[in-house]
Amino acid sequence: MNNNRPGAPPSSGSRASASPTPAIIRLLINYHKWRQECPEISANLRPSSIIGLLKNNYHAVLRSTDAAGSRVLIYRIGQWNPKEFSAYEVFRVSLITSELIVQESETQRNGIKAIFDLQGWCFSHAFQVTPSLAKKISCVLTDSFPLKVRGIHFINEPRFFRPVFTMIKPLLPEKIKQRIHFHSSSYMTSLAQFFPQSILPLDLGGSGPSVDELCEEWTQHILQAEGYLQSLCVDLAGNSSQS
Ligand code: VIV
Repeated sequence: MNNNRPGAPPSSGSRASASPTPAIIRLLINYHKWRQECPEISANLRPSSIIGLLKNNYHAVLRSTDAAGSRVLIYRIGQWNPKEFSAYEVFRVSLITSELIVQESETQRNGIKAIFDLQGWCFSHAFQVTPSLAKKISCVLTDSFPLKVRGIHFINEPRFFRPVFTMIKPLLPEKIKQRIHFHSSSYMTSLAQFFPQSILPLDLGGSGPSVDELCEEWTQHILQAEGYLQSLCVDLAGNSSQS
C-alpha cells in the first residue's frame, strides 16, 4: 500500500508506455474523442469551476492505496445540490481527479476503486442522469479514459436509485458489472471485506481520518494542480482553452 499522501501535482509526464500498443492507441483516440464530444465537462478543468462542490465535501481520495495498490475515491451524492450544480459539473470533479491520479505510475498499473455514498439521493439527482449522460458515464468506465476501474461500491443506496442504475447497467461491459457492489446501510462491516480498515475513513467503519478531513485535503491538492489542469485544456483543445 502506498502510504504517502497524494503526490505533488505531476509533471506532464507521458501517459502511454514507451512503445504504445494498438490497445493504448485506441484508448487515447477514444479519450480525445470523448473530450471533444463533452466540452461541457472537459473544456474547462479549472478547480474554481467546481470549488463549491469541493468545499461542500462532495469528494475525497484516501491517503493510502488499498492492498492491491488501487487508488480509492469517495463521492457523496448527498453533498451535491442539483439546484446549484449540474450533473456535468459533478462529472467534472471526477474527471479532474482522474486526470491527476492517472499520472501516478502505481495508479496506471493498479487502477481505482470508487465508493459512492448515495445518502440523500433524491429525484432531482435522478432527473439529471439522462440517457446521454449515462452513455458518457459508460464510456469513461469502458474505453474512453486510461484508468482501470477495479471496483465501484454503493453505500446507502435508496430503492429509487435502482431505476437510474438499470438505465446505466446495460451500457457497461460484463467485467465492470461484476465489479459493482451494493452495500446499502450495512456498509460498516461489508466495506471491510473489500478494503483494509486501516485506510477507510472513520465514518465508513475504518480507523483513518474522517471523510470531511480527506475532502479538505483533496480540495487543496486539486487547487494546487490548477496550472497542470489548465495545461491539459490547452493541449487537448489545440488552442487557447475555452473561457
Ligand atoms: O466519473 O474511472 C448516477 C470513474 C468515474 C468517472 C470517471 C472516471 C472513472 C470510475 C464518473 C466514476 C464517476 C471520469 C475516469 C462516471 C462521473 C459520474 C458523474 C455523475 C453525475 C454522478 C451521478 C451519480 C451516478 C452514480 C454512479 C454511476 C456509476 C455507474 C459510476
